[in-house]
Formats: sequence, structure tokens, C-alpha cells
Amino acid sequence: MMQKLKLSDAPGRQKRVLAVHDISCVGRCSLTVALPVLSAMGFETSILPTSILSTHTGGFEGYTYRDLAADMDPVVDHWHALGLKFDAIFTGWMGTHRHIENLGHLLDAFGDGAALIVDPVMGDNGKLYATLDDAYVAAMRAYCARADVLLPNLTEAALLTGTDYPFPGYDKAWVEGMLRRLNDMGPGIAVLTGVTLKPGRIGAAALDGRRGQLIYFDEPYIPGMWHGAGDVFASVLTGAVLNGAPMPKALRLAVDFTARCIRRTRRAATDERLGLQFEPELGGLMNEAQ
Ligand code: PXL
Repeated sequence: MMQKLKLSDAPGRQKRVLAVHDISCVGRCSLTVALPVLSAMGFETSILPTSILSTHTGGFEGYTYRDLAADMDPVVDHWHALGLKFDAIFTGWMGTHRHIENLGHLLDAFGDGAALIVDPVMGDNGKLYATLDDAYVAAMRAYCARADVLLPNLTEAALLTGTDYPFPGYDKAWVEGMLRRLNDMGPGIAVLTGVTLKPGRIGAAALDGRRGQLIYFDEPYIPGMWHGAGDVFASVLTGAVLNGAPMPKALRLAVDFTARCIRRTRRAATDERLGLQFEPELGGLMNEAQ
């Protein structure tokens, strides 16, 4: 007989979050971002790796890929038998539609009482990532209906809603309309990342479907390919939501932190494929997140 975990329900207990992403061993994205960021923000952070790659797929050639989809259900079953519970589940890049389908089993076991934060990682600059296909988009669309907070960039929002990518431009009304369509898919809160409403600025817009109020924060735009920036943003936002921060505060924290990391990375002029230099900024985040 397996001994169940003793879980505290004391007020002020440490919250537990599950991060479900790939492990890209080099390149600071997905789990190598989510785990340190959420730990720094004070949460007990468990991980469910969906695959292991030598690097992420953005700009690297010849990367290795080990699919862990077949391990996902048995891992979930073991945790379920232990009586584990999560306060939040944060999911990101998945290798194939099979991984997304496995998330259904995870939610059946742990979805009750857990806030589901979904970054529907699928593409950028109007294009689906090269390794993904239509079955992936369809599975992601169905899965996103279960999210409490959905965090697409403009490309992912267009793919999810079957809308054209807004090239060359869009305005506030388009952003608001898109956020409403995302809310209508199911998530209470939709957040659109990489939004420019004024020349030379970039940020994120959010709509809480229950309050109907558009929130927008931006920072000066810094040109470049900022690999992993979406994961940094989504991880901080997940932490802020777990801390019970109201959406304006959560969004401002995530936009500010991501911008700070991008500025630091630009100053350091490292190979952009290595991702953002977020580590030296974690101390500040620890203080701000409380
Ligand atoms: O940062 C998103 C991401 C995560 N994991 C892998 C990726 C990407 C983006 O390209 O390739 C493997």
C-alpha cells in the first residue's frame, strides 16, 4: 500500500505549481526558465518534462530530441496515487499533438482546484514553428478551452482563432476583439503578448472576461530575436497569478521583468540563441514578487 503524501492546508502554506514543458538543455527556455523563475518567486515547483532536446529548435541545427510522451500518463498516475495536489499548472511548448492529448489526463487527475495557465507555444512572426503541424494546432485549440489564463503571442492567437496574422498592422480595437475571441474559447483571462500600440514600444494586453476591462503595459521596443522571452514572461505571470496579484499588477510585473532581461541580454551581446540573461535579475524579482 503506497503511503500518501501528508499535505498541509495551513493558511500561508507554500503553494505548489507544476510546470509542464520540454527540457531544452541549452538555450534558456521552457523548463530551464520556468523552474528557476517560479522557485525564485517562492513556490514549490514540480516539473513534468515532455521531451528532452539538446537545444531549443529556434535557430539551432542538428539538435537531438527524446520524446517523453509515453512517460506522461504513468508519471501522472504515480502522483495521483500519492495524493498530490497542485495550486497551479503551467504548460508551454509541447513536441506533438500526442503530448497535448496527454495533458487531458493530467487535468482529469489534478485540474480541480488548480489554476491552469497555458502558453500555447506554436509560432512567431506569423509562422507556425517548423516542427509543428495542423494536428498540433487543432489539439492546442481544444486544450486551450480548459485554460484559466491563456497567453498567446499574436501568431498563436491568429492560429487559435483561425484569424489572419495582422500584418502589417492592427489597432487597439483589433487587440480587444482578439482578446474577446480568446475569452470566448473558454479562458477567463486572455493575455496577448508582443503587442505594439505605439511606434517604438512593445508589451502585453490582457482582458479579464468577467470584468471586461482592457489592460495594457508596454516598454521601449528593442529589435532582436529574444529566444525564451515568452517563457520568461509566462513564468513571471504564472507566479504573480499564484500570489493572487490582480491582473494589472501581474501584467506589469511580467512586462517589466521581461524588458529588464532583454535590456541586459542586449548589453551583454551574447549569441541570441542562448536566451535571456534572466538569472542576475532574479534577486529583484524575489523582492517584488512578495
Ligand atoms: O521558447 C519556446 C520553446 C520551447 N521549447 C522548444 C522550442 C521553443 C521555441 O522555439 O523550440 C524546444
